[in-house]
Amino acid sequence: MSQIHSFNRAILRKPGASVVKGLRAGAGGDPVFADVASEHAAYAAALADAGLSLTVLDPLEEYPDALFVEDPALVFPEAAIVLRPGAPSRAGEGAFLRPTLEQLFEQVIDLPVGHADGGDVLMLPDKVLIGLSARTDREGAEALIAVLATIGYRGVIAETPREVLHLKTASSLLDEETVLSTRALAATGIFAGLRVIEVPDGEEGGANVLRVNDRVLAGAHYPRILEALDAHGLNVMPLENAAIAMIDAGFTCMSLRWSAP
Ligand code: CIR
Repeated sequence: MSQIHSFNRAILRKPGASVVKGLRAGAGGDPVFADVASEHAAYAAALADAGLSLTVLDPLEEYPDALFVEDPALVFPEAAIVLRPGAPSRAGEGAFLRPTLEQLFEQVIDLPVGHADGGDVLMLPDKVLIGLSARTDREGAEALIAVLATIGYRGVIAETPREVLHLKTASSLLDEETVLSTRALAATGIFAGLRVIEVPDGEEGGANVLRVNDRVLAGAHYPRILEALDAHGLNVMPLENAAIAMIDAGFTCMSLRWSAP
């Protein structure tokens, strides 16, 4: 099994009723709370079924986007990093994750300056790619590179097309050699040396999938992506995500995953 995707622990946060006011780039309507809650519950069940032991935190009503725990923090077996999310309404989320991270990790490090969202951080076998976006600025990315170096990881800044929310909105690592990427992101050359499976035209919204242990969680409404993942030999678990997609969410952003010793 791919080591980079071997996980046995995850942190999630249940959505609160305020999630219907979550941030979104477009002018779409609000999702229905019950639909977000049931998609989130199915996602949690899928992670548990993949063999992960879950820490599920209570909703934070004052932070509509707080269920997207991957944006205010990064986790590695060695340490957790509390980030500084770039959206002002999300800036306080890290402080609410910190006590849990302190219980579960030997070391918790704060990003000192700038802004960086975990959604812009893509773990590759030989480096950690940090995409610049409306949420992650160069100051934050450079500070993150310095923090990563203290725990033995090499961070590299990637210039990404500006129309996507996060680097991982448009790409996902599938195994040690392969990424799924939108055509526009792949064209930047940031995945040189890796095999790239390009997202079929019209299915760009499904580029964020989550490889976890022996399977990959992917949006149920992207038949050609599902087909491509299957053709690549992956064990594909389609999940409903129409409601969370209304607030620009994918599968990687709803959990922090790591391999605890
Ligand atoms: C936001 O705009 O921050 C949330 N509505 C969605 C965050 C999704 N996170 C991610 O892709 N890493």
